Amino acid sequence: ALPVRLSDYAAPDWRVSSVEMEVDLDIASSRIRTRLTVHGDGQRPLRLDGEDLELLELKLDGETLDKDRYRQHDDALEVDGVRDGSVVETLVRVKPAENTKLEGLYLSGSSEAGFLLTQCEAEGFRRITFFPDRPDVLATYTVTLRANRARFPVLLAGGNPDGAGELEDGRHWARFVDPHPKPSYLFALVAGRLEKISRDYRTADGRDVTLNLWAEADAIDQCGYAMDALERSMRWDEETYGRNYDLDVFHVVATHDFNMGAMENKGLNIFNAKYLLATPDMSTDSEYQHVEAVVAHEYFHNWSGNRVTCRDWFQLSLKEGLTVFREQSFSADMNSPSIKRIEDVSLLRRAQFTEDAGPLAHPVRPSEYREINNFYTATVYEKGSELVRMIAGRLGAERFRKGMDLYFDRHDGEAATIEDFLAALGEANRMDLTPYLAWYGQAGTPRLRALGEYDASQRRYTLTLHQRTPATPGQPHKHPVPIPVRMALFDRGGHMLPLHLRDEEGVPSRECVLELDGAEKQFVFENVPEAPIPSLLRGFSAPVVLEHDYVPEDLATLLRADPDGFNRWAAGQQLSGRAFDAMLGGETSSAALQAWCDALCGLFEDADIDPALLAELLMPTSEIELAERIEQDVDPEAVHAARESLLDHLARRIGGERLEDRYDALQSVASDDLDPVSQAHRRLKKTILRLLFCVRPDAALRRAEALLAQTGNMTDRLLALHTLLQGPHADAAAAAFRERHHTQPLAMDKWFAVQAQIPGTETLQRVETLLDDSAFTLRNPNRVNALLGSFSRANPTGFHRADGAGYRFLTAKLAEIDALNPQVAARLANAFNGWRRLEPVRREAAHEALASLASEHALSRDLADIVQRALE
Ligand code: BAL
Ligand code: ZN
Repeated sequence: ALPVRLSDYAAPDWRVSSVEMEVDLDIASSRIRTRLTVHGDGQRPLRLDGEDLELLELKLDGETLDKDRYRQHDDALEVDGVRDGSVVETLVRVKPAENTKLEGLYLSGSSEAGFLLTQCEAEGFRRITFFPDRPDVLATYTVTLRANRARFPVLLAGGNPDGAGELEDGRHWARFVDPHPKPSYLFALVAGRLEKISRDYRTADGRDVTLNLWAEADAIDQCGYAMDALERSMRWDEETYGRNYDLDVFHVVATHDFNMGAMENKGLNIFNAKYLLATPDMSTDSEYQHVEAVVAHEYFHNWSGNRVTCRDWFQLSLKEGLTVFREQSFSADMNSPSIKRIEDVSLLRRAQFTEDAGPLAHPVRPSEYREINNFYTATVYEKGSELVRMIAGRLGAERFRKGMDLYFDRHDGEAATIEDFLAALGEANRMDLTPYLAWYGQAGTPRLRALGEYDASQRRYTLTLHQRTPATPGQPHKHPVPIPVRMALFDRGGHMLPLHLRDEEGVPSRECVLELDGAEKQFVFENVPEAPIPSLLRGFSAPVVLEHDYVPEDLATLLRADPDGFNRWAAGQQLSGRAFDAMLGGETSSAALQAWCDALCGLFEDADIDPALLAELLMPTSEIELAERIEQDVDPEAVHAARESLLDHLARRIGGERLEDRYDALQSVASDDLDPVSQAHRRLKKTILRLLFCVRPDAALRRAEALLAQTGNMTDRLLALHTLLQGPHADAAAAAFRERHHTQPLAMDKWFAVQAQIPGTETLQRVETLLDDSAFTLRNPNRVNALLGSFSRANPTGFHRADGAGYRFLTAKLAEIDALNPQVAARLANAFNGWRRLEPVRREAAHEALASLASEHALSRDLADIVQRALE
């Protein structure tokens, strides 16, 4: 397929003002009649996208068209003679039950019990009806659904209800009108046997709204938490951004069969059940937080995405980066801000920095794509959010809000661009934010090098900041980008020093933001009493890799003493990274390792520290991030072994007895509640059990057995299972969990995932066996991600076997999955992202597996795009 290029963007020849749809729903075959009122100058034929549609009728202004008046291609319909204001009517047939791609109209669950639903973003609407399926064509929608009442008692579409009634032969109908013009990717319908919970909500501007959460009967009692989260999100958006909901009803529907996490369809959000359903017995603490975050994310899209949408798919981050930023701010407000920042930055480093360092690297606003589905990436989402965060930080809260007000007001009902966003934020505050555009167009993670020099005679500290971004595919030369560096200086005792930045007036602060706006810049601090320890990039003020030659003791001081939890963690991560480098080089008792262990050992005894933060501090950087520290010839087994050594040293330094005592103390006050203290205790218990397993494995296993027997919550149960899977009774523990949870799909996903993540070369065999488990299916995205995604992305020593068996296994499965669901296959194939930096034996094996996949199978456009870019 030819790439689509941003530089080729042209406004649509034809616009659509209104869409009227009549949908006759059935599982095997559904018929969709669509009337479009179109507008254009008539210079060119009307071109409507369409895929896998059987065209039954075509009318122009009421007249059935002969074959010589239109042309039907594989992916489009071209109609001649259309005029400004014409009404184009099509009738098509689609086959929902045969739709395994889960794009367009499809069946969730079985033919007998399941329900029908749609997924349109990015280009799924064209699999429902013929339409100019691009986000800059906005129209109002009137949708009438008809179906057998017994089989489809519930009929839903986006918009306000506009009548319902009975038809002949046991059928019924329901109509919905959405007065807000929207792009086709936000269309949705749902039909089937669903239950609901409802709540009345009054918006700040006085609208009475009914909130309905829908799920199948066996899951409807698991929606309560999501309903509370929805209400919190709506209030937060009113208070923080002044944004109110704008329809009389808001529906959210849960399905187990979904390619994405969730979808923000106007007035009818559809959720992967994983991000909507939650009960203590079935969901972990982190899943509860994800439910809260995703409910908020999809709701926030109603303004950042729906009311103001994207001009084209290159602007995807305009809605996604912004909405992730809004969601992260909300979650930080609802929970612990420093823990939230730690989690977000750690995800960014694991998922986005790795993407930026490999063959799939692309800018937050890509300049071309072959398959847009492959750009729902960590770069567009997570790095995109970091860019908004930088700009928000640059403006400050008040000016950011002023800018956002202007953005929403100016572009309401429009399809906008990143330039529009920066212009609104800038113009509202008389500032020029265009330098930030460079961030949007350039792939790769900038390296920020900091060099500090202290002149004792002048009591002067000079900090030189320098930036450089490594080359990425298609972008050999990089430009400097604006980098805000939030920073502070500490004395050796761990106290913050006042900052007398040269040429700055006013009362010295203890924290400031330095703007690096070119390749290099110097900053001079006066009246500095001693050689300071710089704390740089506080709060992760820019998505860059910091390079600074700290002596280990200085990092240890920051880890011990920085009043900001996030920065403590960041210092600890740097220190463990340095200890790792030394360990990998054969240095088993480096100064970095000693400093790290000493500092953590002290913090372990600190009665004042938040247990959730301590849990994070005690864990060294993940294997995936550690591998990124190695330029070339990565050996995942060596990475694993070196990290295990770090844990081992730390555990020994703290001591088995202290670990046991602390674990037992936490367990003695354990509850299954979701309050922050109980959650923090569970988090710390997990870390301690991990450390204890290093020094006293039997003691750890005994505690895991006891925990499994006692606990009533999934966080603990999964911790117990994870631990027991590494002991002699692994199979019995797995079987017991399966027996208990076999009827709960979301618990079974965890059962598959935790087993797929057992480190070591033996796990491949376990994964192969699990493929034959009666609960496994390649047709369900969650199941595939749980087993194959966990194995290939979260189990480096399992997947990267030196004999290449992991690679061959995955590519064989990719070919099978691709035939069913290309999006799921393409996402899974991302596991090969880092193959070029592997050591030669693995590199060759990975290359061979990928090359065979490409040459021996007719791959979908989605998978072919990933494989091709990985091989380029
Ligand atoms: N728009 C796709 C799902 C999401 O990011 O909300
Ligand atoms: Zn989103």
